[in-house]
Amino acid sequence: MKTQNFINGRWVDARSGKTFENRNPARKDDLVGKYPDSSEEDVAEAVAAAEKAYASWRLVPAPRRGELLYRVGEILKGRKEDLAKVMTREMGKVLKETRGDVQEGIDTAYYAGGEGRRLFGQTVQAELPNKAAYSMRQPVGVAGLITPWNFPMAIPTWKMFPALICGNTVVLKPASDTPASATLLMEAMEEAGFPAGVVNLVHGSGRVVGGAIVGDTRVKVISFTGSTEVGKQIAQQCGATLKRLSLELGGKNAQLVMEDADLDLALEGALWGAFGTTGQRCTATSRLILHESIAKDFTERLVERARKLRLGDGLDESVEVGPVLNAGRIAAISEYIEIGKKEGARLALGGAAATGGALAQGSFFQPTVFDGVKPGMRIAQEEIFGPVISVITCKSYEEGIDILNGTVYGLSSSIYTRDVNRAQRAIRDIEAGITYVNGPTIGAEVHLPFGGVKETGNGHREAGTTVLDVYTEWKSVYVDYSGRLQKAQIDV
Ligand code: UN1
Repeated sequence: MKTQNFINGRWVDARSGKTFENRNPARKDDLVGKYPDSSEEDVAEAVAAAEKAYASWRLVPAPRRGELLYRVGEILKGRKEDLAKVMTREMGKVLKETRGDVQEGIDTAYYAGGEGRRLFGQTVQAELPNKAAYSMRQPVGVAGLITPWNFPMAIPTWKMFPALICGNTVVLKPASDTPASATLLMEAMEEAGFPAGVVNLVHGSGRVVGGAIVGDTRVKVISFTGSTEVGKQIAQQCGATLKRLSLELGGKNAQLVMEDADLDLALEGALWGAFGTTGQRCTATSRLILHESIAKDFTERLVERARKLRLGDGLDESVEVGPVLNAGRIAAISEYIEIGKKEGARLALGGAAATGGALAQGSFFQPTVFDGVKPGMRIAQEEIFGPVISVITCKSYEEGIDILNGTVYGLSSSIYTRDVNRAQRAIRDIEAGITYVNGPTIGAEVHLPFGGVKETGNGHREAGTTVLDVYTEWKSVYVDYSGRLQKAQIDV
C-alpha cells in the first residue's frame, strides 16, 4: 500500500521527510501507516503541476475526460471490498457502510463521466437578425479540494470528478485521519490514465496544507467540507481575493414524528439516522422531535433498541456501531454530555465512553439518548458529531416545524406522517437543503443536489448537475453574421 503524496504523476515524500501516523480507531495499537506531513513547499509544487496540466487538460474533449472517469469507476468497482476494508480500518465505520461509501464514489464516477456528453448550455434566439446567441460552461482552473474523514471516498469523488469533467485540474488535501483511502483512490486514478499533474494529492494538516492551498493565488476554486467554524475562516480568506468557494458545513438535522406516523418505521429511521456511522455524518439525526401524544412510548422504545446496538470493530460483520474517530472525539462528545446534563436534559441512555472488553482498545462511545430537551439548549443547537440524539416534544405540526427550523443550520430533515397534505406542507415549510418524507435524514443519492441552507454552507450544492456551477464559469457567446454593426437595445 502506497503512503506518499502524488504530485505531477509521481509518488513522492514530503520535502521535509516528516510523517504523521494513521491509526485504527477500533484498535489503537494497529498502525495503518505513516503519511507525509507536508508543508507549503509540497503544496506549491502540486499547484504548479496542476496549473501546468490545466493548459492541455482544459482542451481535452469532455467525452474523452468522461471515459477516464468511467475507467476509474470500473477500477473502484473491482476493488470495492479491499477499499472498504482499508476505510473501516482507518476511520472505524462498519463494513456495510464503508462499502456504501465506495459505492457512492463509483456512482459519482459514472454520473460525472456521463456529464462529459452533456455539460449543457443554452441556445437562445437573438434579438437582432442574423445573430447567434448561446451560453456555454468553461472550466475555472486549478481546484483545491479539502475533504473530511467521515466519507473518505464519497466526498473526495463528489468534488474531484465533477471538477475534472468540467476541465479543471485538482489538488486534493484529504483529512489527515483518512490518508489511506485517498491514496487508494489516487492509485485508481493513476491507473485509469489521467495525464501527469491533472490530479494531485497532498497529505498533511488542515492548518498547513489546507491553509496553503486556500492561500495560493494560482488555485481558482476551493471546495471544503468540514466544520462551520473552519468554513467561516476559509470564507474570510477567500473573500479577500474573491476566490470562488463552495462550503459544505455543519448540520443539526431533525426527524419530526407526528402522531399519525407509522411508528415502527419511524423508530427504524431514528435508529439508523442517529447511530448509523456512529452519528458522524453531517446529515446525522441529532434531534428527534416527537408529537407529545406518542413521545413517552416512542422514547422508551428508542432507548430499548439503542441499548441493544452492538458496538465493536467495524471489520466484524455482526457489529452495528463502530468507534468514533479518536480520543479527541470522545472528549468533545463527553463535554456535550456534561453540557446537556447541566442544562437540565435527562440522560435516558449512555452518556459515556464504552470501554468494556475489547472496546477498551479503541475509541468507543455509548449510543446516547437525551430526553426532556428544550429547543434552545446547546445540545439541541450545536453539532455534536457523535452517537447522541436529543429528544424534544411538540404539541402540534406547527410547533414541530418551528423547532425543526430553529437552528442556524439547514442541511437534512425528515418528517414521518401518513397525512399527504401535512407531508406536502412540510416539504414547503422546512428550511433545509434536503427533506425526507418517511425516511431518515441520511442517505442522499448522488444525482440530486446535496447541501444546505443557512450556516450549513454558502449557497452551493454538491452532486447532481448543480455541482457543475461550482466548477465552471458561464460564458455567453454572440456571433453576429449580418456583416454590419448591430446594436442591442438600440436597433429596435
Ligand atoms: C456527510 O455526512 O458529509 O446522505 C455526507 C448521506 C450520505 C452523505 C453524507 N450520502 O448521509
